[in-house]
Amino acid sequence: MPTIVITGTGLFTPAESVSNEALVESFNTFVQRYNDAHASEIEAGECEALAPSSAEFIEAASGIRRRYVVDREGILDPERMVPRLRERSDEEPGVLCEMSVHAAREALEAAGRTPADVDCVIAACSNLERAYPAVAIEVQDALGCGGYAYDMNVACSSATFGIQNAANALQAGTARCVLLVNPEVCTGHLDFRDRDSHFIFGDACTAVVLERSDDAVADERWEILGTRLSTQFSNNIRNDFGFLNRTSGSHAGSRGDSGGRLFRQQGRKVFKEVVPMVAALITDHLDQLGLAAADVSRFWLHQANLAMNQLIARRVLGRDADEKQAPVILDEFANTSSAGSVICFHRHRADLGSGDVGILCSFGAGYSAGSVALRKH
Ligand code: CO8
Repeated sequence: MPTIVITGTGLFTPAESVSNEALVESFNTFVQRYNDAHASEIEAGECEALAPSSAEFIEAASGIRRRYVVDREGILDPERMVPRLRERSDEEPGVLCEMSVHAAREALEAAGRTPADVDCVIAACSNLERAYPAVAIEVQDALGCGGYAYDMNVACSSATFGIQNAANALQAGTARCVLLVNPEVCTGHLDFRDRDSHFIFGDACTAVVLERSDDAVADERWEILGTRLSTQFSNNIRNDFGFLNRTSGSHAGSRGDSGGRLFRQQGRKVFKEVVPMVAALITDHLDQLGLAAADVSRFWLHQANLAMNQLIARRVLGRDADEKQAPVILDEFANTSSAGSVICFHRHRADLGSGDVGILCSFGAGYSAGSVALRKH
């Protein structure tokens, strides 16, 4: 079997960012206006007053301090609370394509490759901007890659599932150089009027180049020792936005243009159910590879919640992990869905040496979880 390696990664970060404080100020203005407008119904017990949010709660409950966003002004406008992106013509690249191209160019440069070397593009992310044509095919065209391209969605686990698909294609010989992109405009699917979740997500895009080791030209190579994926159906994280919404009629227009079909979750249940699932996945994966937890120099974990990551690392290691062993980018980026663990890998690997092993791990809606064991050449 040919050895498959990651030879480059890239990251696109939107220019604008929003702090917890700014987000909470906008949210609390919305709450005040809502409560003022409904004062008599609230007084009569016909409707419930909305509760304010708090920047202290957000940081303590999640570890998030700020997030990069594609549009700050639209999100923070208490009369709108939705990012404002201009409508694009069919002839212009879509927003996901544009982000992907930026991240892809950085990843290709790191890999010592040009777009012409790529013969498979996979766009793996939580929220595709349209049903078709595939964003990946648009990226393939915008960059000038050959071969074939397709989209896939396994929510926050899209990147690790995409890495497995890429490795499979390279091993089977159906591709020689795969470009994986993870464009995430999470703020487009977030209900900024929902106190429980308005702070959770940010926007970003990552890219990963994968090749057979005997084809690779880059000096820095991360061998894929193995991948392990797991899914278990749950309604605790859902987004029902889709083309069938218009068929029921009942939801259309009830909560804005989306018909209320946005991200929603039972955060506590997710926390309790996903932590053991992911810890078991990583432990089983290490067993399968004949590795001990102590052999792992770094855990590039999905970035959804700081306490969740600390707990997963503690279960796997049998002790607390320090920030070096399980780095955090959540404070700066918030949850960027599939991009999160790849941002972590992109930012926190330069200090590792030849032979060092790390685990890239994602988890999220589905439930879905993926573990990719990597060793530096
Ligand atoms: N400000 C102040 N107080 C608040 C706020 C707020 N904003 N929100 C809740 N509270 C209060 C509650 O009212 C409650 O008060 P009380 O105790 O008096 O009832 C108290 O704080 C505690 O509330 P919770 O139990 O809800 O708070 P938690 O400690 O559980 O923290 C979290 C909430 C941070 C959401 C936490 O549960 C968590 O992170 N869970 C894990 C979630 C997770 O990992 N989800 C994965 C989602 S990503 C994914 O896979 C889908 C991809 C989607 C793509 C992007 C689309 C947008």
